[in-house]
Amino acid sequence: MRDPRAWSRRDFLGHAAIASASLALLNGCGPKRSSGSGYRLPGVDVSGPHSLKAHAMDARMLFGFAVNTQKLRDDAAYRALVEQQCSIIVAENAMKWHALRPAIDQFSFADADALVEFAARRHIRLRGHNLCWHEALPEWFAKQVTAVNARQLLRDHIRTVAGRYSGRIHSWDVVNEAIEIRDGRPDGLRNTPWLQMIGTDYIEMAFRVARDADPSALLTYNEYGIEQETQEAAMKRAAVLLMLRRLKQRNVPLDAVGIQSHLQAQPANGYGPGLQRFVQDCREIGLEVFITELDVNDRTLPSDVETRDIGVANRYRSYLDLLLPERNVTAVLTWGVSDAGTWLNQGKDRAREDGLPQRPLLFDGQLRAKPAFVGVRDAFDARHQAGALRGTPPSQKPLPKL
Ligand code: 9MR
Repeated sequence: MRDPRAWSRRDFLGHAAIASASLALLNGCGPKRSSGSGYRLPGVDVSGPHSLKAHAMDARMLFGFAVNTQKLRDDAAYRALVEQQCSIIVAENAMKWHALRPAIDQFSFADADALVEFAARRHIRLRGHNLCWHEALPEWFAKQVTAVNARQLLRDHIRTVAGRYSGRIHSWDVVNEAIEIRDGRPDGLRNTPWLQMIGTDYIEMAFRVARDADPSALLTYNEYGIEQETQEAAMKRAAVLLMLRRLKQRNVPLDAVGIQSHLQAQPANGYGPGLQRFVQDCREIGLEVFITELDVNDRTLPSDVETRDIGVANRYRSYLDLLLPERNVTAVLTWGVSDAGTWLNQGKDRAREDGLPQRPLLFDGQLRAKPAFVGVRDAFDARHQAGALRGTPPSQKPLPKL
Protein backbone atom coordinates (compact mmCIF):
# COMPACT_ATOMS: atom_id res chain seq x y z
CA MET A 1 0.00 0.00 0.00
CA ARG A 2 1.16 3.50 -0.70
CA ASP A 3 2.44 5.39 2.32
CA PRO A 4 -0.26 8.03 2.87
CA ARG A 5 2.43 10.61 3.59
CA ALA A 6 4.35 9.91 0.39
CA TRP A 7 3.85 12.36 -2.42
CA SER A 8 2.84 11.62 -5.92
CA ARG A 9 3.25 14.06 -8.76
CA ARG A 10 -0.45 14.93 -8.50
CA ASP A 11 -0.16 15.81 -4.83
CA PHE A 12 2.58 18.21 -5.65
CA LEU A 13 0.85 19.85 -8.52
CA GLY A 14 -2.53 20.02 -6.86
CA HIS A 15 -1.65 20.68 -3.28
CA ALA A 16 1.47 22.35 -2.05
CA ALA A 17 2.12 25.71 -3.60
CA ILE A 18 5.81 25.51 -2.93
CA ALA A 19 6.16 22.05 -4.28
CA SER A 20 4.12 22.69 -7.38
CA ALA A 21 6.10 25.78 -8.21
CA SER A 22 9.43 24.08 -7.78
CA LEU A 23 8.25 21.00 -9.62
CA ALA A 24 7.04 23.02 -12.53
CA LEU A 25 10.35 24.75 -12.58
CA LEU A 26 12.34 21.60 -12.43
CA ASN A 27 10.20 20.21 -15.18
CA GLY A 28 11.20 23.07 -17.42
CA CYS A 29 7.62 24.32 -17.78
CA GLY A 30 7.66 26.63 -14.83
CA PRO A 31 7.58 30.37 -14.45
CA LYS A 32 9.33 32.61 -16.90
CA ARG A 33 12.77 33.92 -16.36
CA SER A 34 12.73 37.20 -14.59
CA SER A 35 15.00 39.73 -16.16
CA GLY A 36 18.55 39.28 -15.07
CA SER A 37 18.15 37.39 -11.80
CA GLY A 38 17.46 33.84 -12.92
CA TYR A 39 14.13 32.26 -12.12
CA ARG A 40 11.46 33.64 -9.85
CA LEU A 41 9.51 31.21 -7.78
CA PRO A 42 5.97 32.49 -7.46
CA GLY A 43 4.26 31.07 -4.43
CA VAL A 44 7.51 29.87 -2.96
CA ASP A 45 8.57 31.65 0.15
CA VAL A 46 11.51 30.15 1.95
CA SER A 47 12.39 33.28 3.88
CA GLY A 48 11.82 34.50 7.42
CA PRO A 49 9.05 32.49 9.11
CA HIS A 50 9.01 30.10 6.12
CA SER A 51 12.69 29.18 6.44
CA LEU A 52 13.79 25.81 7.71
CA LYS A 53 15.40 27.33 10.77
CA ALA A 54 12.04 28.90 11.71
CA HIS A 55 10.11 25.65 11.22
CA ALA A 56 12.82 23.77 13.11
CA MET A 57 12.69 26.25 15.96
CA ASP A 58 8.92 25.72 16.32
CA ALA A 59 9.74 22.02 16.63
CA ARG A 60 12.45 22.89 19.21
CA MET A 61 15.22 21.86 16.90
CA LEU A 62 18.18 23.31 15.08
CA PHE A 63 18.52 23.11 11.31
CA GLY A 64 21.52 23.74 9.11
CA PHE A 65 24.00 22.84 6.38
CA ALA A 66 27.55 21.63 6.08
CA VAL A 67 29.22 24.61 4.42
CA ASN A 68 32.11 25.18 2.10
CA THR A 69 34.12 28.02 3.64
CA GLN A 70 35.42 29.28 0.31
CA LYS A 71 31.92 29.59 -1.13
CA LEU A 72 30.74 31.24 2.04
CA ARG A 73 33.38 33.90 1.51
CA ASP A 74 33.10 34.33 -2.25
CA ASP A 75 29.48 33.63 -3.19
CA ALA A 76 26.98 36.16 -1.84
CA ALA A 77 23.90 34.14 -2.85
CA TYR A 78 25.27 31.05 -1.14
CA ARG A 79 26.04 33.08 1.97
CA ALA A 80 22.56 34.62 1.98
CA LEU A 81 20.93 31.20 1.77
CA VAL A 82 22.99 29.94 4.70
CA GLU A 83 22.02 32.99 6.76
CA GLN A 84 18.38 32.58 5.80
CA GLN A 85 17.99 28.87 6.50
CA CYS A 86 20.45 27.92 9.24
CA SER A 87 20.43 28.04 13.01
CA ILE A 88 23.48 25.74 13.01
CA ILE A 89 26.28 25.04 10.53
CA VAL A 90 29.33 22.81 10.26
CA ALA A 91 32.41 23.00 8.04
CA GLU A 92 32.32 20.26 5.43
CA ASN A 93 36.13 20.19 5.41
CA ALA A 94 37.73 23.27 7.00
CA MET A 95 38.24 21.84 10.49
CA LYS A 96 39.69 18.49 9.49
CA TRP A 97 43.33 17.64 10.14
CA HIS A 98 44.04 17.92 6.45
CA ALA A 99 42.91 21.54 6.47
CA LEU A 100 44.35 22.58 9.83
CA ARG A 101 47.74 20.86 9.79
CA PRO A 102 50.08 21.83 6.92
CA ALA A 103 52.97 20.28 8.86
CA ILE A 104 53.45 18.25 12.02
CA ASP A 105 54.49 21.35 13.94
CA GLN A 106 52.13 23.84 12.28
CA PHE A 107 48.50 24.88 12.34
CA SER A 108 46.66 26.89 9.73
CA PHE A 109 43.53 28.44 11.13
CA ALA A 110 42.53 31.08 8.59
CA ASP A 111 39.46 29.33 7.14
CA ALA A 112 38.30 27.87 10.44
CA ASP A 113 38.69 31.23 12.19
CA ALA A 114 36.67 32.95 9.47
CA LEU A 115 33.90 30.39 9.85
CA VAL A 116 33.80 30.80 13.62
CA GLU A 117 33.56 34.58 13.17
CA PHE A 118 30.86 34.25 10.51
CA ALA A 119 28.74 32.02 12.75
CA ALA A 120 29.20 34.19 15.83
CA ARG A 121 28.33 37.44 14.05
CA ARG A 122 25.07 35.96 12.77
CA HIS A 123 24.18 34.04 15.92
CA ILE A 124 24.35 30.75 14.05
CA ARG A 125 25.51 27.82 16.15
CA LEU A 126 28.55 25.95 14.93
CA ARG A 127 29.44 22.27 15.02
CA GLY A 128 33.07 21.29 14.98
CA HIS A 129 33.93 18.42 12.60
CA ASN A 130 36.16 16.66 13.56
CA LEU A 131 39.00 16.11 16.01
CA CYS A 132 39.89 12.47 15.41
CA TRP A 133 39.27 10.50 12.21
CA HIS A 134 41.17 7.98 10.10
CA GLU A 135 40.55 10.01 6.91
CA ALA A 136 41.47 13.52 5.78
CA LEU A 137 44.85 13.16 7.42
CA PRO A 138 47.65 15.27 5.95
CA GLU A 139 50.32 13.69 3.75
CA TRP A 140 53.03 13.99 6.39
CA PHE A 141 50.96 11.87 8.77
CA ALA A 142 51.93 8.44 7.44
CA LYS A 143 55.61 9.39 7.31
CA GLN A 144 55.99 11.17 10.59
CA VAL A 145 53.54 9.71 13.08
CA THR A 146 54.52 6.63 15.03
CA ALA A 147 53.55 4.75 18.17
CA VAL A 148 56.07 6.96 19.96
CA ASN A 149 54.50 10.34 19.16
CA ALA A 150 50.86 9.56 18.24
CA ARG A 151 49.31 9.97 21.68
CA GLN A 152 50.99 13.31 22.30
CA LEU A 153 50.14 14.52 18.81
CA LEU A 154 46.44 13.72 19.13
CA ARG A 155 46.30 15.25 22.59
CA ASP A 156 48.04 18.44 21.43
CA HIS A 157 45.81 18.70 18.38
CA ILE A 158 42.62 18.47 20.42
CA ARG A 159 43.93 20.88 23.07
CA THR A 160 44.97 23.41 20.50
CA VAL A 161 41.93 23.26 18.20
CA ALA A 162 39.12 22.75 20.72
CA GLY A 163 40.91 25.17 23.08
CA ARG A 164 41.14 27.89 20.44
CA TYR A 165 37.36 27.87 19.88
CA SER A 166 36.38 27.08 23.43
CA GLY A 167 32.95 28.49 24.29
CA ARG A 168 32.06 29.10 20.64
CA ILE A 169 31.21 25.58 19.49
CA HIS A 170 27.79 23.98 19.93
CA SER A 171 29.16 20.46 19.59
CA TRP A 172 32.38 18.78 18.55
CA ASP A 173 32.56 15.54 16.61
CA VAL A 174 35.36 14.35 18.84
CA VAL A 175 35.71 10.92 17.29
CA ASN A 176 34.41 10.12 13.82
CA GLU A 177 33.63 6.66 12.39
CA ALA A 178 35.51 4.49 14.90
CA ILE A 179 33.49 1.30 14.32
CA GLU A 180 33.96 -1.05 11.36
CA ILE A 181 32.55 -4.56 11.75
CA ARG A 182 34.40 -5.76 8.65
CA ASP A 183 37.73 -5.17 10.36
CA GLY A 184 36.89 -8.28 12.34
CA ARG A 185 37.73 -7.22 15.89
CA PRO A 186 35.46 -8.57 18.65
CA ASP A 187 34.87 -5.03 19.96
CA GLY A 188 33.94 -3.82 16.49
CA LEU A 189 36.57 -1.08 16.57
CA ARG A 190 37.94 0.06 13.23
CA ASN A 191 41.58 -0.73 12.72
CA THR A 192 42.63 2.90 12.29
CA PRO A 193 46.12 4.39 12.54
CA TRP A 194 45.06 5.86 15.90
CA LEU A 195 44.06 2.44 17.22
CA GLN A 196 47.23 0.86 15.93
CA MET A 197 49.52 3.51 17.35
CA ILE A 198 47.78 4.45 20.60
CA GLY A 199 45.60 1.45 21.46
CA THR A 200 41.89 1.18 22.14
CA ASP A 201 41.90 3.95 24.74
CA TYR A 202 42.50 6.63 22.10
CA ILE A 203 38.74 7.24 22.05
CA GLU A 204 38.44 7.80 25.76
CA MET A 205 41.52 10.00 25.74
CA ALA A 206 40.16 12.14 22.91
CA PHE A 207 36.88 12.83 24.75
CA ARG A 208 38.61 13.64 28.03
CA VAL A 209 41.03 16.07 26.42
CA ALA A 210 38.20 17.68 24.46
CA ARG A 211 36.18 18.28 27.62
CA ASP A 212 39.14 19.93 29.30
CA ALA A 213 39.80 22.09 26.27
CA ASP A 214 36.19 23.21 25.76
CA PRO A 215 33.92 22.47 28.70
CA SER A 216 30.83 23.97 27.04
CA ALA A 217 30.76 22.06 23.73
CA LEU A 218 28.52 19.00 23.51
CA LEU A 219 30.93 16.15 22.85
CA THR A 220 29.72 13.90 20.08
CA TYR A 221 30.52 10.51 18.61
CA ASN A 222 29.66 10.61 14.87
CA GLU A 223 28.98 7.51 12.76
CA TYR A 224 27.65 6.32 9.38
CA GLY A 225 26.22 3.03 8.15
CA ILE A 226 23.93 2.57 11.15
CA GLU A 227 20.71 3.74 9.54
CA GLN A 228 19.27 0.85 7.56
CA GLU A 229 17.35 -2.26 8.63
CA THR A 230 20.06 -4.53 7.22
CA GLN A 231 21.96 -7.12 9.24
CA GLU A 232 25.16 -5.19 8.66
CA ALA A 233 23.75 -1.93 10.01
CA ALA A 234 22.18 -3.74 12.97
CA MET A 235 25.56 -5.18 13.91
CA LYS A 236 27.17 -1.78 13.60
CA ARG A 237 24.48 -0.17 15.76
CA ALA A 238 25.04 -2.83 18.41
CA ALA A 239 28.81 -2.25 18.38
CA VAL A 240 28.39 1.54 18.56
CA LEU A 241 25.98 1.24 21.45
CA LEU A 242 28.25 -1.13 23.33
CA MET A 243 31.14 1.28 22.91
CA LEU A 244 29.03 4.26 24.04
CA ARG A 245 27.73 2.38 27.07
CA ARG A 246 31.25 1.40 28.09
CA LEU A 247 32.43 4.99 27.74
CA LYS A 248 29.53 6.21 29.86
CA GLN A 249 30.25 3.56 32.50
CA ARG A 250 33.78 4.89 32.73
CA ASN A 251 32.50 8.45 33.11
CA VAL A 252 33.99 9.53 29.84
CA PRO A 253 32.53 12.94 28.93
CA LEU A 254 30.14 12.17 26.08
CA ASP A 255 26.95 14.11 25.35
CA ALA A 256 25.64 13.17 21.94
CA VAL A 257 25.66 10.82 18.99
CA GLY A 258 25.73 11.98 15.39
CA ILE A 259 23.84 9.74 13.01
CA GLN A 260 25.30 10.84 9.69
CA SER A 261 22.32 9.74 7.59
CA HIS A 262 23.76 9.49 4.11
CA LEU A 263 20.57 7.87 2.86
CA GLN A 264 19.61 5.89 -0.21
CA ALA A 265 16.48 6.88 -2.10
CA GLN A 266 15.65 3.18 -2.40
CA PRO A 267 17.46 1.29 0.36
CA ALA A 268 17.41 -2.52 0.25
CA ASN A 269 15.75 -2.93 3.64
CA GLY A 270 14.51 0.57 4.39
CA TYR A 271 14.87 2.61 7.55
CA GLY A 272 12.80 1.56 10.51
CA PRO A 273 12.43 0.28 14.04
CA GLY A 274 16.08 -0.75 14.46
CA LEU A 275 17.24 2.84 14.10
CA GLN A 276 14.38 4.17 16.19
CA ARG A 277 15.33 1.75 18.96
CA PHE A 278 18.95 2.90 18.68
CA VAL A 279 17.88 6.52 19.26
CA GLN A 280 15.85 5.43 22.28
CA ASP A 281 18.78 3.41 23.62
CA CYS A 282 20.94 6.51 23.25
CA ARG A 283 18.38 8.48 25.22
CA GLU A 284 18.47 5.90 27.98
CA ILE A 285 22.18 6.50 28.45
CA GLY A 286 21.62 10.26 28.45
CA LEU A 287 22.68 11.12 24.92
CA GLU A 288 21.28 13.68 22.54
CA VAL A 289 21.12 12.68 18.89
CA PHE A 290 22.03 14.92 15.96
CA ILE A 291 21.30 14.04 12.35
CA THR A 292 24.62 15.34 11.15
CA GLU A 293 25.15 14.67 7.44
CA LEU A 294 21.76 14.13 5.87
CA ASP A 295 21.49 13.67 2.11
CA VAL A 296 19.78 11.24 -0.28
CA ASN A 297 21.69 9.27 -2.89
CA ASP A 298 19.42 9.11 -5.97
CA ARG A 299 21.48 6.62 -8.03
CA THR A 300 18.71 4.08 -8.37
CA LEU A 301 15.99 6.55 -9.32
CA PRO A 302 15.08 7.22 -12.95
CA SER A 303 16.75 9.98 -14.94
CA ASP A 304 13.63 12.13 -15.05
CA VAL A 305 14.30 15.04 -12.73
CA GLU A 306 10.76 15.45 -11.52
CA THR A 307 10.41 11.79 -10.52
CA ARG A 308 13.80 11.86 -8.89
CA ASP A 309 13.13 15.00 -6.88
CA ILE A 310 9.88 13.57 -5.57
CA GLY A 311 11.57 10.28 -4.67
CA VAL A 312 14.30 12.17 -2.81
CA ALA A 313 11.73 14.42 -1.06
CA ASN A 314 9.72 11.43 0.09
CA ARG A 315 12.83 9.79 1.51
CA TYR A 316 13.66 12.94 3.51
CA ARG A 317 10.12 13.07 4.83
CA SER A 318 9.76 9.43 5.80
CA TYR A 319 13.21 9.30 7.41
CA LEU A 320 12.57 12.39 9.52
CA ASP A 321 9.09 11.14 10.41
CA LEU A 322 10.79 8.07 11.83
CA LEU A 323 13.24 9.98 14.02
CA LEU A 324 11.77 13.37 14.88
CA PRO A 325 9.17 12.00 17.32
CA GLU A 326 12.12 11.13 19.55
CA ARG A 327 12.69 14.02 21.93
CA ASN A 328 16.45 13.58 22.15
CA VAL A 329 16.83 14.26 18.42
CA THR A 330 17.64 17.96 18.53
CA ALA A 331 19.38 18.98 15.31
CA VAL A 332 19.25 18.21 11.58
CA LEU A 333 22.02 19.21 9.18
CA THR A 334 22.24 18.36 5.49
CA TRP A 335 25.67 17.53 4.04
CA GLY A 336 25.94 20.51 1.74
CA VAL A 337 23.86 23.53 0.77
CA SER A 338 22.85 22.73 -2.78
CA ASP A 339 23.17 19.99 -5.39
CA ALA A 340 26.14 21.90 -6.84
CA GLY A 341 29.24 20.69 -5.06
CA THR A 342 27.77 17.69 -3.24
CA TRP A 343 30.32 14.98 -2.37
CA LEU A 344 27.98 12.50 -4.09
CA ASN A 345 29.07 13.91 -7.43
CA GLN A 346 32.74 13.39 -6.58
CA GLY A 347 34.15 9.95 -7.25
CA LYS A 348 33.08 7.29 -9.71
CA ASP A 349 31.63 4.79 -7.25
CA ARG A 350 28.79 7.16 -6.46
CA ALA A 351 28.04 8.18 -10.04
CA ARG A 352 24.69 7.52 -11.69
CA GLU A 353 24.69 5.06 -14.56
CA ASP A 354 23.04 7.60 -16.87
CA GLY A 355 25.90 10.00 -16.21
CA LEU A 356 23.61 12.70 -14.82
CA PRO A 357 24.66 14.46 -11.65
CA GLN A 358 22.96 13.39 -8.45
CA ARG A 359 20.39 15.72 -6.85
CA PRO A 360 20.64 14.78 -3.17
CA LEU A 361 19.96 18.05 -1.35
CA LEU A 362 17.18 20.56 -0.60
CA PHE A 363 18.25 23.28 -3.03
CA ASP A 364 19.26 22.88 -6.65
CA GLY A 365 22.41 24.20 -8.29
CA GLN A 366 20.76 27.62 -8.70
CA LEU A 367 19.83 27.63 -5.00
CA ARG A 368 16.13 27.15 -5.72
CA ALA A 369 14.13 25.16 -3.19
CA LYS A 370 13.29 21.64 -4.33
CA PRO A 371 10.47 19.34 -3.21
CA ALA A 372 12.88 17.99 -0.58
CA PHE A 373 12.72 21.40 1.10
CA VAL A 374 8.99 20.85 1.57
CA GLY A 375 9.61 17.32 2.83
CA VAL A 376 11.94 18.55 5.57
CA ARG A 377 9.77 21.54 6.43
CA ASP A 378 6.67 19.37 6.78
CA ALA A 379 8.53 16.87 8.96
CA PHE A 380 9.45 19.72 11.34
CA ASP A 381 5.82 20.84 11.34
CA ALA A 382 4.63 17.31 12.09
CA ARG A 383 6.92 17.18 15.12
CA HIS A 384 5.68 20.58 16.23
CA GLN A 385 2.03 19.69 15.78
CA ALA A 386 2.36 16.31 17.47
CA GLY A 387 3.34 18.24 20.59
CA ALA A 388 4.12 15.24 22.78
CA LEU A 389 7.51 13.83 22.00
CA ARG A 390 8.72 10.46 23.19
CA GLY A 391 10.91 10.38 26.24
CA THR A 392 12.10 12.93 28.71
CA PRO A 393 14.82 15.28 27.54
CA PRO A 394 18.37 14.16 28.26
CA SER A 395 20.23 16.22 30.82
CA GLN A 396 21.08 19.12 28.58
CA LYS A 397 24.01 21.35 29.10
CA PRO A 398 23.27 24.99 28.42
CA LEU A 399 24.11 26.00 24.87
CA PRO A 400 27.28 28.03 24.52
CA LYS A 401 26.89 31.78 24.52
CA LEU A 402 27.29 33.42 21.16
O1 9MR B 1 32.11 15.78 1.85
C1 9MR B 1 33.45 15.61 2.26
C2 9MR B 1 34.39 15.62 1.07
O2 9MR B 1 34.37 16.89 0.44
C3 9MR B 1 35.81 15.28 1.51
O3 9MR B 1 36.64 15.14 0.37
C4 9MR B 1 35.81 13.97 2.32
C5 9MR B 1 37.18 13.67 2.89
O4 9MR B 1 37.58 14.66 3.81
O5 9MR B 1 34.90 14.06 3.40
C6 9MR B 1 33.57 14.30 3.01
O6 9MR B 1 32.74 14.35 4.16
C7 9MR B 1 32.64 13.16 4.93
C8 9MR B 1 32.56 13.57 6.38
O7 9MR B 1 33.65 14.36 6.73
C9 9MR B 1 32.46 12.35 7.28
N1 9MR B 1 31.37 11.49 6.88
C10 9MR B 1 31.31 11.13 5.47
C11 9MR B 1 31.34 12.38 4.61
C12 9MR B 1 31.22 12.02 3.12
O8 9MR B 1 32.29 11.25 2.71
